Amino acid sequence: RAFDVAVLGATGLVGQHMIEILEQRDFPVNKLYPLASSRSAGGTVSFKGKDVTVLDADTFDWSQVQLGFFSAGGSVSAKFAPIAAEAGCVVIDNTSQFRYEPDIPLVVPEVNAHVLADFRNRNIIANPNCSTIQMLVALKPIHDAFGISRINVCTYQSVSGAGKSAMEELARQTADLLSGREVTPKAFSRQIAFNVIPQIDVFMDNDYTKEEMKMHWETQKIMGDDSIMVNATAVRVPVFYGHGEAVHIETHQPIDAEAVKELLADAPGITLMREREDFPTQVGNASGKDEVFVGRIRKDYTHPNGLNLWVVSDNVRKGAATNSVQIAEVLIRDYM
Ligand code: 11C
Repeated sequence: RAFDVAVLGATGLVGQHMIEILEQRDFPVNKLYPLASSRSAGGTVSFKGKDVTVLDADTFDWSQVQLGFFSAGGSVSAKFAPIAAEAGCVVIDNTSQFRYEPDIPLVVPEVNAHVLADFRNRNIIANPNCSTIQMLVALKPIHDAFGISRINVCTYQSVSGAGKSAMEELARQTADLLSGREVTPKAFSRQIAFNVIPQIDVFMDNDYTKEEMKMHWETQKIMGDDSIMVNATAVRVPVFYGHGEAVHIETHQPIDAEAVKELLADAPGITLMREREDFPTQVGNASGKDEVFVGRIRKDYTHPNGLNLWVVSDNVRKGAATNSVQIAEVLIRDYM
């Protein structure tokens, strides 16, 4: 069976990747409806060798589609997801709009695909934040075997997480600075070229940023374990695609590096880089790929039950578009 599919935010960075990945993974699309705001409607996107016209989301009849991939921002999802869901379309939402609502499944297929059984609660499924997704793909097998009590994580996040304009800003600032011109930050609170910025999203009352707290909230919901504590520092780095994460875990059971390497060697969605010098980086490994790359696994010599890992993945693909398409693949295989 093939499905009629809407992609809302089709002209944005994640939407464009979504359409590309639907094609690459040969998702059974009968008719594709790329949707955008009236400002972007009327243009075309390419799908399976054909130009498909982008339609205005405001006038779209949602009863024409069985599946909708949403990545046009939280307020757009807040407006259209309930309308689409009411019309019978199952929404896979890539924004943070519905993630923390208890009756909405928040899904990383390698970790908690079973919660998709509840997708009819609201006809809406939430796709987690990119930083959370790659961390949990790597940590789920370890949690099952050793029980994770605490996660300390520092992220090294690429500018594509902040969209097309942020990518343009990194490119433009780099060229301007190399040509001796001054730059004025717009997409970020500081200059991003030749710099790192320890702020992603807004600051919260507890002095963490929202990106950091998302990693805590989402880890507990996806792992189904409110006892796991996540202490994150999220940092933007001048990289175009791919987030890196230095992850330090503490477990209930004693843990050792060789056992974890054995676990991760066969774990779904993971490419393990086992040897000491063979660590993954954004450029050369993760960028453009769908797997989560794990390396630098070593015992934390400062803690009896501690372990360190370095986790890298393409934030636009596995962190957003690929994860959404994988959710849809499980949905149509098991439920629709
Ligand atoms: C970033 N993680 O890298 C963000 C982007 O909650 O879906 C994704 C925000 C989200 O800036």
